[in-house]
Amino acid sequence: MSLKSRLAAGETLCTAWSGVPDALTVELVAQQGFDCVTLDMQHGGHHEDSVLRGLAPVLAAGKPSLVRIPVGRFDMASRALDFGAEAVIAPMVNSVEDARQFAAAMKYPPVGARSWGPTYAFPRHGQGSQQDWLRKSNERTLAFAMIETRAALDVLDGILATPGIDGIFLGPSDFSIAWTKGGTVDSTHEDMMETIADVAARAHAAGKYAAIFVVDPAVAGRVVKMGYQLLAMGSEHALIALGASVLLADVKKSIGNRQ
Ligand code: 3PY
Ligand code: MG
Repeated sequence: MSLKSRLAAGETLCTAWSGVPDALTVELVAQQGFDCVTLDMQHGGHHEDSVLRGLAPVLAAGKPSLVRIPVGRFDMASRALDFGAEAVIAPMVNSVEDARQFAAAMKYPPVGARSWGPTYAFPRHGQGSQQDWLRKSNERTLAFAMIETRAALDVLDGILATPGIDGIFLGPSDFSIAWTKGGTVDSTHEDMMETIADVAARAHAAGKYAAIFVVDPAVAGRVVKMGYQLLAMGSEHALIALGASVLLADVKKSIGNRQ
């Protein structure tokens, strides 16, 4: 099932977050229990070649893939879709003009200005005719605009009203920095939580999806209750650190109990 159809059915989905630019690592991540996998080109190490190669093991695992592009690289949004990604997350969408440019790269006419050329995506998803592919692409692919600054919050309704923008993705770390005017980075900063809830409510009111990055797993239930449906988590760095600490703690506990 596509990411779009699962979200439309009201499911809550967890996406892994890959930053190690190697298809073998992406393959390992895709084999875990996540619903989908995001390749991160903004702060992660992914680049055009690793996205092109890294989407293959995600597709092989039968999971939807997302790509977060670097700031302002809307050309890469089209390429990520051409490589077979189902959704693109654009960071720092701080104006309606940013949202328009992002939507233009994501959607074929008449909604946007995406250029034709699904050289990899079509065979990778490979069913039906090219006419069908054209007809269904705008519906099937999802454009998530990241809301992570006060400027974005000020124009949120305009971003949500932009044709071709399917949802927002709240970046809680950058949002906390913006909220506190550089005072702290704290993805669960209590003072901003009401506003984060309001962003999801406004997205829903506009008929758009709400996604968020979850740093602290303990906050997941709270953000789902707010209306966030797509939760991103667990870079390889976080997964390995967590796995290693659990493994070592268990081993040390066993050694401590050896008598
Ligand atoms: C943020 O929290 O700022 C993010 O961009 C999450 O990926
Ligand atoms: Mg951010």
